Amino acid sequence: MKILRFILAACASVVLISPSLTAQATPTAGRSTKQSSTLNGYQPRWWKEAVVYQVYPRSFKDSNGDGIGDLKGITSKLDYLQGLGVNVVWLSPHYDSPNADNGYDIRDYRKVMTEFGTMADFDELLKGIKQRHMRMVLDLVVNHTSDEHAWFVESRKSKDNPYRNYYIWRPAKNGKEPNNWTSFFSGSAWKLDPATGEYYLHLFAEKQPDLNWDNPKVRHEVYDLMKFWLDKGVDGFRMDVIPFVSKDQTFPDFPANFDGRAEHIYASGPHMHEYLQEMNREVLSKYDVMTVGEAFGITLQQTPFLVDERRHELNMIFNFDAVRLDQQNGIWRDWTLPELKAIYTQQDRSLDAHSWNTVFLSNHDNLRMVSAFGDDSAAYRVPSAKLLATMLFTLKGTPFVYQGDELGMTDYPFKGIEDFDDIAVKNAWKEYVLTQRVSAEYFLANMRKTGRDNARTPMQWDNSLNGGFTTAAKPWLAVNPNYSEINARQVIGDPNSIYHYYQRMADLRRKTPALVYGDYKDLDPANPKIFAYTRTLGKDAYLIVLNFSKDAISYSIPGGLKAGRLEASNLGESEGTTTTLHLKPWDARVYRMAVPSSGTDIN
Ligand code: TEU
Ligand code: CA
Repeated sequence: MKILRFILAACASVVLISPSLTAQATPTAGRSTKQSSTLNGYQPRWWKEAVVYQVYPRSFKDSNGDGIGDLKGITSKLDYLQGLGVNVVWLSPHYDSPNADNGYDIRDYRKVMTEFGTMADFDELLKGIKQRHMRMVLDLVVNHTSDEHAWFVESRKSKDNPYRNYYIWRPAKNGKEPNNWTSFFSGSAWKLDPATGEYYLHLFAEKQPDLNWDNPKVRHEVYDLMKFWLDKGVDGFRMDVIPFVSKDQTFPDFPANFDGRAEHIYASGPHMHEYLQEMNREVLSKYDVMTVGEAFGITLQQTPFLVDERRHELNMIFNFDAVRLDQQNGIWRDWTLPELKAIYTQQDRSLDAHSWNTVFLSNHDNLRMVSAFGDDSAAYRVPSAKLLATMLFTLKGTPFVYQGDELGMTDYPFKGIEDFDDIAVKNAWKEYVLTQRVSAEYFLANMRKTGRDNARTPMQWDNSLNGGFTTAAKPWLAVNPNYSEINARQVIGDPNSIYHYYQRMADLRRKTPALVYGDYKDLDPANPKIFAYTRTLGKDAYLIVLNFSKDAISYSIPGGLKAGRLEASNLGESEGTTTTLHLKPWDARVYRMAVPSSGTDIN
C-alpha cells in the first residue's frame, strides 16, 4: 500500500522528476542503512524525535538597549529554552545584512549582523546551546543575496565581469521586462539596472537579487559557506525558499490559465532535485545534521521527492497548506476544521516510512498561532493555545514552536500603515492603496489578518516597560500592548500556564515513541468541531480528542473505541475508560487507550 502511494505520488508530480532521478530512488548501501533497527519501519533519528524552537533574533531579547534583539540576548535566555524542553534552536538569519527584509537579504555569509553582535557572541551562543545538550540550526538563505553582497556589487558592473553569471541577467524584451513574473513583494520580478541596461531577476525585494544556481561556481560558493558554519559545530539548516533555486532559463510567461500562485511556477524549475542531491553529496552527507526546506510552492503530493531518504535530498520540509489555510492569494479567508484535518491526512498518505515531515502552525511570516487557529479572546486564549500545543506535539512530524507561542502571544492591534515595518506590507500599500486606489480600510483590515508583523513583535518577558524586551524607549517594532498580562514571568510562575503545558507535552512526546513513530488515523474527518485521531505503535495506542469550538459537546468516540488513561489534558478533565466524552469548550485530551480485544485492528 505504502509503495502504491509512493508511485501514485510520483505520477502526480511527474513535472518534478528528471529521468535520471527515478533510478536513484533506491537505497544506497551504507548511507540510509546506518541504523538497522527500525521503529514502525522508520529509521530512528534525533531530528525526528526533537522539538524545534524558532528564534527570530531581532525580536527575542535586546541585551544592549538599542531596541533590537541580539545574540547576547538569546544567550541570556538559554536556560528559559532548556526549561521549556526544546531540543533544537533554529535561528532566523543572523548574518551581515542591510535589513531590507530583516536579514533575509544577506551581504556577507561569514559575518554576523552588526546589530546582533560579533562572531565571538555567536560562538558563545553556540557553546551555551551545546552545554545544555541542545542543538542549533541556522537559516540558509541562498536563493538570493542582498544587492550589497560583494558578488552582486561586481556582477552589476559590466556584462563581462567575472561575477556577471552569479545572478540572472536578461536584456529587455520588446522594450519591457523579460517576462511577466511578479515579485512576492509587489511589482515585476525584474529590475532594470542602468549600468548595463539589462534586467536582473528578484523574486523578492529589489534588494534581493536571485542567485544563478545553474552556475556551478555559485553552487560551490554555497557549499563552502555551509561547511564554514557546519565546521563551527552547527547542526543543520532551515533552507529559505529552497525549491526556487532552479530557474527555467527560457523564462516563459505565466501560463494563460494562471491562478496567481506564482510559487507553484517558481518551485518547478528543472534542476532542483539535481542540485539538492549535489548539495547532499558534497556537504550534508559528511555531517550528522538535520535539514528542513522551506518549500513554498511544493504540494503535499510532491513532498516525497524532496524528503524520501533514498533520494538523499532533505530530511523534511515546510509545506504551506496548513499555515496558509486562512489565506487565498494573500487575502484572508475563513477556514474550516475538516479542511485542516484533510491536510494532515494528505500529509500522512503522501509519505511512507522512508520520509519525514514537519508540523507547524506559525513562524515569522505568519500569524500568531492562537489568533489564527485558536481563539484569542480573554475567555479562550489559554485553553485554545494549549489545545493547539496538544495537536502540534501529537501529530506525525517534527513539531516546530515559534517564539512566544508558548506564552500564548496574540496578533497585534495594528491601526495604520505606520504601525507596520514589513517590506511586503509597505510595498503592497504602495501598489494597491497609493497606485491602484484600493481602499486603505480594506487593505488594513486584510493586513491585520494576514500581515507578517503580527508574529514579529518582540517577545514579552515580563510586565515592565516594553515587556522587558529592551530598555530602549522605543523597540524596533512595538511590543503588543497586552504584555502586562501575557509575558514569560507570568507563565513561569503559574503552574497551569501555557508554558508549563508546552513543557509537559514536550516531555510526553519525548518519552512516547508512539507519538513520534506511530501510525496516524483521523477518526472523524468530517466533524466540523472535533478533531479526534489515534497514534499507534504496536500495542501502544493513543487517542487524541480536540474540541476546536467554544461549544460544550457530548462526543461518542467513533469506532466503538474507549478512552483510557489520561496522559494530558488542558482543562484537567479525565473521565477514564469511557466511550462518550463530555467535552468543554476548547477541551483537549490525550489518552493511552485501553488495549483493544485481540484481533481488533484499531488502526
Ligand atoms: O519566505 C518565503 C515566502 O515566500 C513567504 O513566506 C513570504 O513571507 C510571503 O509570501 C510574503 O508575502 C521566506 C522567509 O521566511 C521570509 O521571511 C523572507 O521574506 C522570504 O523567504 C525571502 O527570503
Ligand atoms: Ca541590541
